[in-house]
Amino acid sequence: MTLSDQTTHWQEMDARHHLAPFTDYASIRKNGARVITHADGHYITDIDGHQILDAMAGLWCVNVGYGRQKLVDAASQQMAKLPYYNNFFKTTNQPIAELSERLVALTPDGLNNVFYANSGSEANDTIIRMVRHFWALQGQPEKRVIIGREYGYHGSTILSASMGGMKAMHAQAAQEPGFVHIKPPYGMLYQGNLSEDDFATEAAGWLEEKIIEMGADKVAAFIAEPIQGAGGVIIPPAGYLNKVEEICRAHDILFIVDEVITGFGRTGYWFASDYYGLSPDMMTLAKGLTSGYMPMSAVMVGSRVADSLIADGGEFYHGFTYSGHPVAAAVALANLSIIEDENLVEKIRNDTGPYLAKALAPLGEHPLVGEVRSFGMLAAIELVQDKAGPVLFDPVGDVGEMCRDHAIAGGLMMRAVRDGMIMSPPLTFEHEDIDKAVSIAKISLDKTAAGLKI
Ligand code: PXG
Repeated sequence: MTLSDQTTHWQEMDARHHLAPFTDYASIRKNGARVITHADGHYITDIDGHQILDAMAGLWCVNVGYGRQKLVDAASQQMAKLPYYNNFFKTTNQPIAELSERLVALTPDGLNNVFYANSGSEANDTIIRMVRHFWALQGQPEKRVIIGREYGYHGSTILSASMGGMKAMHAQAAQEPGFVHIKPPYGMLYQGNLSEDDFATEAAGWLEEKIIEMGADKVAAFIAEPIQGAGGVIIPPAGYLNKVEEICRAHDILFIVDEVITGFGRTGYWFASDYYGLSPDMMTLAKGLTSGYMPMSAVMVGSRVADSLIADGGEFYHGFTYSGHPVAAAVALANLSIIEDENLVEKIRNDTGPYLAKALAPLGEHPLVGEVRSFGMLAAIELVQDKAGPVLFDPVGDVGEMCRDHAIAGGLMMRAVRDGMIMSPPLTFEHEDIDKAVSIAKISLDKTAAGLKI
């Protein structure tokens, strides 16, 4: 078989039966998927031998890069020793006990308890159940509404998608009652002429308005990603998150942060909550917990909720077969050791984060670019029809997709969110990786502009 016959063989086999996530099935059946065969360091390789610099760390998760033997060894040793046992019937395992201690030590003070699941979606579903159970235990079962934000992403199960603010998902039978959304602190769209401080106050005010509209006696919690990831790397103005936390406290509403993307060093802090000085009641973790080598998520639960569940909750009728999986826990422990041993958090805070920001800044001058923003190893380059305004493309999304396709053809994996070009590279990215990513991004912008005759 020639190389291209081989590619077609696998593409056709895949397309015949595989319903992939977030995929337009008609289009994939027509064009075939890219078959990724292996990966090493910061590069993924497809079946045709194309090497692509992965500036998305898989899906915001392969934080320590590919090909880490230490993680392979941790998994294989644990599989040989105890590949699985459940934690349901008064049993536990050693890696999970150790991981719990480690996570409590790493996360902000007060988050002293951990519940495990396999995905961010399951962790957020767990939060919804815990939060409602908690308020029922307080004698306030009518406190059930959870406030999220437009463009927020909290997962793909019916409840986590309802809690998130993605309208396209809501439209496909994922809009359960009990979830409402406010506008995000998206400066490019909503700041106008306001100062950063005034914008923070205004955007936090949207939360208070919504609480008053719903009635605080009906609202259980507010959930926010400190920096909205899948929504397009929306970085809040300074002070916004502290203000929303204060508003939650003032109205006796639980404050939940979803650090599935921002956790484990991506921002240059162990958690974005550390940088912003937040004391959430609960925190969602996944992705970077195992650098994606094993599926695993965790809900960090603060004392207020946990004490009540422990003292008054009786049995919590909730859990997954793989909650607290020993192999995932062993991989998570090894992954945390890599982040610590290689000082990746400090590296991003002091070196590669500022370097990425500086490297990207000149792209702001490009005629297609309305705004460039970054924080640690998270970045967005927003493409606009007209810098003045700015005026977005209509329809939104086509130009971003063109630019993304140019990038991939040029050897760079970036993600398009609407017309924002997104990077969320491994935390191990070096200066030369950043230089290469930015240079291919620039070429992709030029090609996109040429295609649009700008
Ligand atoms: N919370 C956040 C903040 C996420 O980014 C989830 C929860 C759900 O995690 P699971 O493991 O259930 O997928 C996520 C996941 C995208 C994209 O389009 C992002 C995610 C998932 C799928 C697509 O960038 N993030």
